[in-house]
Amino acid sequence: MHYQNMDRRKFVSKAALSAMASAIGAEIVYGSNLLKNYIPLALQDPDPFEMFHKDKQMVLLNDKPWNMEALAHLLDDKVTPNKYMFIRNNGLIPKDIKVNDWTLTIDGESVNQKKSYRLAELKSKFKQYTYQLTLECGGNGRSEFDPPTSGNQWTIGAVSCASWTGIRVRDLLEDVGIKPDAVYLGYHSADLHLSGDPGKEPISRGVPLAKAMQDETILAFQMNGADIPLVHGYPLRLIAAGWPASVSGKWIERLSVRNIVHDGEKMEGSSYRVPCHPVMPGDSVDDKDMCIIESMPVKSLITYPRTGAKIPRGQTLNIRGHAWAGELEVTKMEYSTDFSATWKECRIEKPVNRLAWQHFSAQIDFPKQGYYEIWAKATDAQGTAQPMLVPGWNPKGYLNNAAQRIALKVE
Ligand SMILES: Nc1nc2c(c(=O)[nH]1)N[C@H]1C(S)=C(S)[C@@H](COP(=O)(O)O)O[C@H]1N2
Ligand SMILES: [Mo]
Repeated sequence: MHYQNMDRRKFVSKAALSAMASAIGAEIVYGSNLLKNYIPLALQDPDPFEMFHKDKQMVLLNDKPWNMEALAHLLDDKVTPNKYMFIRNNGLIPKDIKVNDWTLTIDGESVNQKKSYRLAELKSKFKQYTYQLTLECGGNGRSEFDPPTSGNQWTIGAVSCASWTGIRVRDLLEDVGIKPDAVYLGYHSADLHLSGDPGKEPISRGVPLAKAMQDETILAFQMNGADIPLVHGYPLRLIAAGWPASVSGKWIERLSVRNIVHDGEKMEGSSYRVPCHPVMPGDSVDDKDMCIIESMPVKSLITYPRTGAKIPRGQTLNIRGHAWAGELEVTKMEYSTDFSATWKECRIEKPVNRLAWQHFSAQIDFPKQGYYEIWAKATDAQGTAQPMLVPGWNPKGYLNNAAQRIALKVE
């Protein structure tokens, strides 16, 4: 101990103490003992795993805003439970949601007239549908791009497929009445910009009208049979699956029917856009050469066993996982145990509904003990397969659908 330093230790100032006391709502009785940089527990961020009801094995990527991803083996369930669902926030989660006062307003150049609905009215007036819907962040896999690109360094865990219940956007727009010049649906949400400036939106994206009018594009109020968890968009969320999940706006307050491509926050520049034509890794790309990401590419995930598994010699290994392909179906699923020299087919199930991920499985016998890798690749209905290597570098690191590989030992 450096006792001399003790004298130079700084204690908390009276002003800071009274600010902290008013934030806590009580006098900090022995507060004069506090060192200068000490933050009372009551003012520290709560444990995000507890706050969001997430499993402790989930990986926290950022706390301002909150971002968390799953590991492959956590995504083993056919329907993703909340505890394993990734979190992607661009801003601050709305506080003090008054669900009884929540209204949804439909406006924009291309509505016949602006119209508002109470949440209860939406639930009673329109037919409800339940679908399992795959949501994958456009930046899932970003951590593998070289040169690195900025943003959350997602590995493979920014994907989920939960069961969502709500009303069709199409039914709602028919009730509102839209003009023939409508081309796009933009969303506006209740979350706050990180700066705290109420005049700025953290994100305001949307989809072309044709996507909005699909059967599975819904305004959801339930996830997995219960109220949507706050962090995933309670009390009302747009779900337009198969596209980057950024189009599936959380905490929806307003939908704008536009006669132009929606020009909200994160619709332009390099946000959720990729070069229209391939570029050299590291190139800077002109705004005019960037195109909005639409359907997500074909991809798959081995969820059992987890990488690093040890398999007893002579035992048949049953692998399983999920595959998805944006707007398309996955028609073929294959695995290789010999570094892609040969491929064998997996069993692949049909999706329970359009835009739900599909489950695959295979039985593998290993010839002898030793080290193996299992590589898995899906092929979509148009014959496009996952690449073995990280595909098309782009300035923000979107759309990495390279085949996943797991390592194991037979011993
Ligand atoms: N209002 C709002 N909606 C949003 C976001 C956001 O920050 N605010 N993030 C988007 C992005 S980029 C993704 S990937 C998904 C993540 O959904 P999740 O957190 O429920 O997994 O929500 C999308 N919807
Ligand atoms: Mo995202």
